[in-house]
Amino acid sequence: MTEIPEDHPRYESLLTRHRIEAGVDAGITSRQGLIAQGRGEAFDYLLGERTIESADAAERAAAAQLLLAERPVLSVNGNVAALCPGELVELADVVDAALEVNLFNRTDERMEAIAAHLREHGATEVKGLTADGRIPGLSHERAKVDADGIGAADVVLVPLEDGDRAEALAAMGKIELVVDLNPMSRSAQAADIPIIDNIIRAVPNVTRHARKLRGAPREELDAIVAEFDASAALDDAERAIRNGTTQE
Ligand code: PTJ
Repeated sequence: MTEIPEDHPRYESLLTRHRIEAGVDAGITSRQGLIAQGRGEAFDYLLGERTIESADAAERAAAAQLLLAERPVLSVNGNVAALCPGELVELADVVDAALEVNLFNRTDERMEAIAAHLREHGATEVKGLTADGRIPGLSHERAKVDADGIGAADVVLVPLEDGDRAEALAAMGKIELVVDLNPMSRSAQAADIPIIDNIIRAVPNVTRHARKLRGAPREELDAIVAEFDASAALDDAERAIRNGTTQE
């Protein structure tokens, strides 16, 4: 892999791209994941590769919602595992959530490789391998979940999701927190809390908010969630993208 000089103007973006490439080489990320990364990069470029204010508000609301949850689960796919494994493990610790591997292009080898990768980054338990539960209304591999994981969860963080599963999880009555750089995607539209931000910025920022909010009374957390307006956040992100990098 080519060494990227730290003073390169697009250092972060190139580093992210290399992480995905390394994920493919390690059998963690699917080849389709490269295409998904390209789509994400295009939206991120137009957002100015920064966390816009409405995304920060979504990240704070997501932190509050995770702290309020009885059985929160963070869903992990091949892109997310390659991009921010340690950060996900840290968030799971702070909000006391389970980590569950759930793949669109599911193979036993990739499931095992991702679970091992998360363990190498500090995870003590990784769900998803039992696959004794199903999401109703989905015919593909993403329907397979652990009955005591996503199956029983009340709140699920689903980063870089495909629209079908996001809609099916919403139909099951789960509270969905979606991270997706495309505010027009079906997943973002189906989310209770859509986070229109790059996963590499979003996860550490949700953790930062959760650390600050931990110990706050339930009423305060409830109020943060209630005040968050999903459709206004989606509109704001779309406006920022349409205006490109000139938007402040
Ligand atoms: O690992 P698997 O087998 O479960 O497959 C995962 C992928 C991502 C390949 C699969 O879910 C897929 O094909 O996803 P899509 O339909 O391409 O959707 C990915 C969405 O995530 C798109 O809307 C992208 O804009 C967005 N996205 C890509 N990279 C990032 C992102 N959003 C946030 N942060 C990113 N780094």
